[in-house]
Amino acid sequence: MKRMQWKALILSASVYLFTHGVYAEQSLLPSIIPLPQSLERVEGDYRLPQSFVTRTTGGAVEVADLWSDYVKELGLVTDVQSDRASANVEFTIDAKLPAASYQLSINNTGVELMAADYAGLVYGVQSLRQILFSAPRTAKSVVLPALNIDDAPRLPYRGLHLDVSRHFFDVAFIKSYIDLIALYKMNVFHWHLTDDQGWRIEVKAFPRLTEVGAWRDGTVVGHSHGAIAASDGVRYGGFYTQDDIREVVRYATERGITVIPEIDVPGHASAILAAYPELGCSGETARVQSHFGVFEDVLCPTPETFAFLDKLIEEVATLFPGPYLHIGGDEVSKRQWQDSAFCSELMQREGLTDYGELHGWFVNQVEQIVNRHGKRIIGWDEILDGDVKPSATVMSWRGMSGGLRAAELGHDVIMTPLEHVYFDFYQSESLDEPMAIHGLTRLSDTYAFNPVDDSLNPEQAARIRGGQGNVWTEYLDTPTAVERALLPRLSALAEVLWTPRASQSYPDFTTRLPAHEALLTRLGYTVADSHYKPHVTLVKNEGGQELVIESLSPQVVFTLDGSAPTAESTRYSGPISVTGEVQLRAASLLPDGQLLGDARLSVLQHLGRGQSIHFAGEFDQAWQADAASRLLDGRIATDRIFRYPEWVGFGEENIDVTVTFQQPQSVRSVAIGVDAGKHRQLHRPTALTVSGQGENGEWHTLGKLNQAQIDAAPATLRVTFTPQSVQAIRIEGENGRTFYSYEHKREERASLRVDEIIIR
Ligand code: TNX
Repeated sequence: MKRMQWKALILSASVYLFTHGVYAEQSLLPSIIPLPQSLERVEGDYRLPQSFVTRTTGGAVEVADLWSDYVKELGLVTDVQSDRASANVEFTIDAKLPAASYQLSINNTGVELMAADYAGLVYGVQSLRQILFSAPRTAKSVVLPALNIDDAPRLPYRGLHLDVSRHFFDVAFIKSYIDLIALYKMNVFHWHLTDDQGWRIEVKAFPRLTEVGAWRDGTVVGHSHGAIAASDGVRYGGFYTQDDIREVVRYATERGITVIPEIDVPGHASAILAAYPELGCSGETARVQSHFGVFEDVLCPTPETFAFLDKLIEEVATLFPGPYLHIGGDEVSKRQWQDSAFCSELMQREGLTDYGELHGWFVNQVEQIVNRHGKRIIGWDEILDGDVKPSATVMSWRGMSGGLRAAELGHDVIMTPLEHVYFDFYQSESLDEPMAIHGLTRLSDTYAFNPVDDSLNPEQAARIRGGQGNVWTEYLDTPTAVERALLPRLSALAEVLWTPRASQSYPDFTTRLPAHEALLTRLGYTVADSHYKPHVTLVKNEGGQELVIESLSPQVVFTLDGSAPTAESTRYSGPISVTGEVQLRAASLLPDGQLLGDARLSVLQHLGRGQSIHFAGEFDQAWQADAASRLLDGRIATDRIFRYPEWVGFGEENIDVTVTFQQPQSVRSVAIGVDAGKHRQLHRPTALTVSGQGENGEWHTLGKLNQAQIDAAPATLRVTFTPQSVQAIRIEGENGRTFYSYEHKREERASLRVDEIIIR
């Protein structure tokens, strides 16, 4: 049989299409994600009857139910037998193959899947399922392309996390979530079961954890850190019974997936402390939180707390057969420990010099408990602040650095860096994106994730067990919202974790994506279209600046005057050089004539651009350094989604900024942007004064806005006055606003953030 490498095959596509008419409308290769280690298309095809026989040998029968269900989902039927001489499809386990690997071959006599073990069998079934989905059908059969696949995972740990505390999802949804993990040949479901906003696992020894801890008296409407952050006042909650948990574990196991439960301690503990306040240091009763953030409630490192955790962990450990228990350890506020006489004595006794070490000591106590109950711990990278033992596995979320340090210290590491795999972040800057927590993680950013950093030596590299995507659900309150956040970024993650690095290619991935998105839609999932929207960047070129638009959609239309683009607007064909003032708006023009996306980028020409800027008072020097590029770069943040780098934050300070011109300028208005961009309202100043320094060096007031005028203004506060020549402009904004901080349980001064000082 003549074999061809698939790349060569694409080149000879026209010849192939001529001889294989049935594939004329199809792409030549099945769109498998993650891309197999080796995939060879060979000549020919196999006509699989729509009702067919599968023969299993060598223990492969265990996958029979799963396989039959998958086949049914695609409108086909299979009869699985272990004693038939001939069959259309044959599954075999061959223990001589490398662990978790499989080989799949399709030729004109049938389909054969050979796997090393159960996991390999499940992975092979997933590939076959994807091939079946995209294969063309005749009246009675499915026409499968002849091919040979030889496949095995790049990394042993390929995880996906779900936070069920901030929002609760029922068992049916958890199963459909596990189905996605399986589809992508991933093997860990990290179940974040406890947090400040709700405790979600039944513990027989401590019934109040669910009676009290699983329920909150409301949920914040809009963004928790927005200017208006009121609770809806609607009781919210839920939890999994131990039967639910066992059912989920069974379902996952059947799909080759290990479930890792997370019990987050000693912080993110409001729900535990609402149920059992005696475990805290403060003597106060906590509340199950309605808002999101980092709260001060923390478990006290007392013998009572560890006795409690011992019983709790004993019970939890029996429900989960996997080797790990995740103990959290992230975002621990030390305030209540600092106020506690018990903690000072403990620290003295144990020779701990700071609260990071106390945190480490706490983690070590919990690790001993977990080990006693037959499991190993995983903790978020904050656990490295103390002296934790190398037996703890570290999950690195605040970028890659914690994980790299952990690998050097001899820990096992799982990489979950937020810039690549936080699926709660925005997927696009387009204004029509649904609300997300903040950030920006585009599909291409996920694809660029490399858990095994080049800087590691081979021994350290071997400590990187793999990677994981995290789905925090503060702002994902329905199954549809979760799916949309997850898909298709999960497809990119799966490929990065499975496919050898040398075979990874984003352009190739994006050609396989549409067929794959069709499969996800067919399976009933909601998939984001964010990557088909335009993405606009402003870049420097030789003469000045240009606007660059990227999109996976082949056609993009735009305007430069701030008007909404239509199908008739200018087609984008290459970088747009920026000369004067532009207010770019762009949308993708889809094949059906619909417009998708609302991408904007404004470049304003004003007198402040390129001038020097000075901040009075204690303003953070680090911010000062690049503040000019934020406040006087001509780009405004108000027509974008909320993202940190666009803004200058003044914290609790007043605004006091001076812009000095190279030469005196005639000025007639000063405006500052005070809204955060879409989806996040910021507190505004309570008074604004603009003054000018005349050519004689004297300062005088040019205009003022009072609180009522500020509150009534749109996203930009503008002060206008009779034109006059000045050498400098000073802007003073008073921060007189306070709000109730649920995180710190007190009234606090609001934090001010502004973008672009527009001087005309
Ligand atoms: C930080 S990631 C957290 C979570 C939040 C998440 C939001 C981690 C270990 N802690 O509590 O939900 O950011 O992105």
